[in-house]
Amino acid sequence: MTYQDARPATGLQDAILRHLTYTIGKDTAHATLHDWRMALSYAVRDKIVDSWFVSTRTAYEAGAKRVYYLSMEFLIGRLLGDALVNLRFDAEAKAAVEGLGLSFDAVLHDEPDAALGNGGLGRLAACFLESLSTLACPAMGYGIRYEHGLFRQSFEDGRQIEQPETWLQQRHAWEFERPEAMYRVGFGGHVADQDDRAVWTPAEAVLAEAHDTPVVGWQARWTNTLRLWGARAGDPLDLKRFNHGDYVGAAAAEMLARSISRVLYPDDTTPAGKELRLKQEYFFTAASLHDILRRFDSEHGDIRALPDKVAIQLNDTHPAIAGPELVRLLHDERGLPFDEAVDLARRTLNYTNHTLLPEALEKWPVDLMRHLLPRHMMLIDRIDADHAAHFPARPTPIVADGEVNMGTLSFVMANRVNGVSALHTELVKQTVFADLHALHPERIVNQTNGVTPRRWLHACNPRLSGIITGAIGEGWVGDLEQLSGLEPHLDDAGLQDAIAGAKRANKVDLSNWVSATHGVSLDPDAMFDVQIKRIHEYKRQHLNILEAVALWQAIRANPNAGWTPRVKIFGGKAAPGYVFAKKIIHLINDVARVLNADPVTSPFLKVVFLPNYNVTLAERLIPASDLSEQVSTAGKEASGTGNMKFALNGALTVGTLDGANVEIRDHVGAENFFLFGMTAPEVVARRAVPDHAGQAIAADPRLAAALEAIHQGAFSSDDPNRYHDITGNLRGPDYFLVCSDFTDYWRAQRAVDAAYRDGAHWTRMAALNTARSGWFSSDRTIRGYMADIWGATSLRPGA
Ligand code: 26Q
Repeated sequence: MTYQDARPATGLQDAILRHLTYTIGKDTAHATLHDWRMALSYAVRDKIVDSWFVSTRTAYEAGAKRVYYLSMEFLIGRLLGDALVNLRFDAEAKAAVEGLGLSFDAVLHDEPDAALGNGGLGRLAACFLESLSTLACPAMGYGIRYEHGLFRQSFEDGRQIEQPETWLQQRHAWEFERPEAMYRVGFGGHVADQDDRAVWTPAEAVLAEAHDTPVVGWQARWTNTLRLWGARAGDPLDLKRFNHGDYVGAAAAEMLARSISRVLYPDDTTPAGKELRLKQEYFFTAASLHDILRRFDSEHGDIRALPDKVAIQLNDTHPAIAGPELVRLLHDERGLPFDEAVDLARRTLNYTNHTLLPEALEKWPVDLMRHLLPRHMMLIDRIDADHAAHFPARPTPIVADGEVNMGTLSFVMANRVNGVSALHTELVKQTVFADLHALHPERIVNQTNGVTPRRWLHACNPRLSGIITGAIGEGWVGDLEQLSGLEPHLDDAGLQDAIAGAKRANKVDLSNWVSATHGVSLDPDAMFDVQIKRIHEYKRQHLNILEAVALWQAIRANPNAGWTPRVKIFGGKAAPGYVFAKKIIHLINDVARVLNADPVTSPFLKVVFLPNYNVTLAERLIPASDLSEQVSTAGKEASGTGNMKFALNGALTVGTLDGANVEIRDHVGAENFFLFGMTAPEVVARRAVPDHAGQAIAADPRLAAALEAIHQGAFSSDDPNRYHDITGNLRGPDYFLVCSDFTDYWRAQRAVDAAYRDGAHWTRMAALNTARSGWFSSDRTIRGYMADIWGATSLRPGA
C-alpha cells in the first residue's frame, strides 16, 4: 500500500504527512503503526490548540471565576477517539487514515490506555473534565503524572498476576511540557519562630514540573487543561560523587525525587499508610496551590477576593492537606491574620466524599505528619483547637488517638461537602459526619454522579448513537435529556428492530474479539450478563458466581427445562494486597473452566473472566451488554457510574437499592429494572440477627448446594480446600450478606431469564433505559456543582 495510490490528499492527510515527516522524522515507507498514530494525534492536537487558546484568552478577559479539580487520579483512557469525536472530525479522520492505506481501527487501538486511576473516583474526574469543557466552565484539573498507572492484570492458572503498566514508554502524544511552571515542594525539616512568624525550613525539596494536556469539549466549543505534575530533583546529579566513580550514589537524589511520581497506589479502598503516599498527596497539592495563587495574582490584586475568583474541589480526602497548606500560604507567607487565612481557605475549598467504608477513610499518624510536614501539623492542631473552641458542646476532633482524620480535616476546611448519590449523601449525614452535620447543617449537599455521553454512548456505541440521531436529531449528544424524545418513537417497529439489530451487531463484534484474543467462543444470541468493576467483597462478585454455580447445578439436574442461554462476563482488578478479593478472582476462573467444559450445561451457561479490565475494555463491553450486574450490599456503593453507562447503552440492571441504582430505577421505571435484596436499613438490621448466614443457607437448598460444591472442591480438584476461606466466610460471619440476599437474587435472575425470552418486550425495556437515562449525564452533574458549590458560570451563552 502506498498513500500515493489514494485519492488526493485532504487537509488532514497533509497535516498527518507533515507531522510524520517533520515531527516524527519518518518517511511513509518506514513509518510504523505507532508513527502513524502519533502523526495523526499531533495533527488532531493542532486543531485542539486553536480552541484552547481562545478559551484561555476568553477566561482571562472575562476575569471569570476558575474551578480547580484536585484529584490523585484521572482515569482518562485513550484520548484520540474522544478528541476526534468532540472536534467532529471522526468521519474525516477515518477517510484520511484509510486513504493512506491504514486501518482506522488499528490506529485508534495503538494508543495506550492511560490508567492514572483505580476505578470510579478516577474515571469520574475524567468525565468531569470533559463536561467542564463542554459547558465552557473555566477550569483546570490537577493531578500526578504517574510514570506507571494501574498495574496490568493477567491470569496464571486462574490467579491474578500484576505487572507494571508502562504507558509512558512511548511519548504521550497529547501533553505539552511546561518547564516554566516549576515549583519547589519541601518535606521535613523544622519550624522556627522569627518575629512572631513561623518559618518552615524543609530538610529536602523536590521540583514539581507541569505537563499540560488539553481537554476538548463537545464540538470544540471550549478547551480546558489537565495539568499533571512530575517530580524531579533540584540537583539532578551529584557531580562530585559521579567523578569519584559513585555513579549510583550520584543519581540517588534524582531517583528519590522521581519516586514520588513513579507509580499510582493500586488500592481503591484501604489507605496504604505509606510515607510515600503522603508525600505524593502533599507534592501535587502544594504544587497545584502555588500555581493557583500565582495565576490569581497575575489576574487579580487583593488576595481577599480569592473565594470570589477561585473554587477548589478536593476529590475525596487525598488532597486534604490543601486546607493547612492554603492557610500556611496565606498566613505564614502572605502575613494574613490566622483567622482570616482560615476563613478565606474555607470559603475556597470544597470536598467530595466517595466512600463510607471505614477502612477507606484516610487517617495519618501524627508522628508521620509531624516528621514530613511539621508546619502543617502545627496548623492542623490550631485549626482543630479553633473549631473545638467554637463548638465546645459537641467535640469532633480532627486529631484523635494519635492520628489525623483527613475526612474531619476536609469537612472542617470546606465550604461545601458533597456525597455522590442521593442515598449516599443521606448516609454521609447520618453516619460518618453525623456530628459535623449537626454543627454545620448547611454544609453537606448532594451531587449525584454522571458520565459523559460523548465517550460513553456517542463514541463507544456508534450504531446506537446513529439510530438515536436518526430518530431525534443529534442535539442529544450535548443535551442528553433530549433522549426522552425517543420514547414516543418506541412503538415504531422499525426503530425497535434497529435498536435490537445494533445490540446484536455489538455482541457479534465482542464475540469475535473475545474469540480472537482469548480463544473463547460466545453465542451472540445468548444473554450477555456483565459485571465489570474493581473486585471487592462489598461489590459481591461472589454472589454472582454463587448464582452461576447454583444455575449450573439446576441445568444439570434438568437440562431440558428451557433455560435461557447466558454468558456471564466478569472484568476487574483486585488490589494486590487484598487476599480475599484475589481468591474471588481465582474462584471465578475455576468455575469458568469447569462450566465451560461441561457439554450438558455450556449451551446455556458460560462464564468468562476477561483480564486487564480498563477504560478501553469497558468501551467494548458496555455497548454489547444485555444485563448489568449492580449487586453491592445496600449502603456500601457510594454511587457507581458503570451502572449509568450500562443503562444509557440499553442494558437492563439487576441490582440492589444502593448508590445511584436507586435513582436509575426511579428514572427508568421500576418495571424496567430487576430489583432484589435488602435495603440499607434492612442490611443493618439483618447483621444483628444471630447466624443470619446459617439461617439463609438452611432456608435455601440451592444456596446450600452451591456452597457445598465449592467447599468440596468441585472447581478445584487439584486443591479441594482452596476455597474454604470463602465458604467459611460466607457461612458466617458473611458481613456483606451474600447468603441473606441470595434467594431474592436467584428469584430476580429467573425473572430476567423470562423477560429475555420475550425479545420484543426486552428490546422495549432496554430502549426505555436509554430514553430515560438522560439525567445521568455528567453535564447535569457539573451544572449542579457550578450552581450549588462553586458559584461558577459558563462562558458560553446558553450552555
Ligand atoms: C487512599 C489512601 C491510600 C491509597 C489509596 C487510597 C484510595 C484510592 C482510591 C482510596 C479510595 C480510592 C477510590 C475510591 C473510589 O473509586 N470510590 C468510588 O467513587 C465513585 C465516584 O464517586 C463511586 O461511583 C463509587 O461508588 C465509589 O466506590
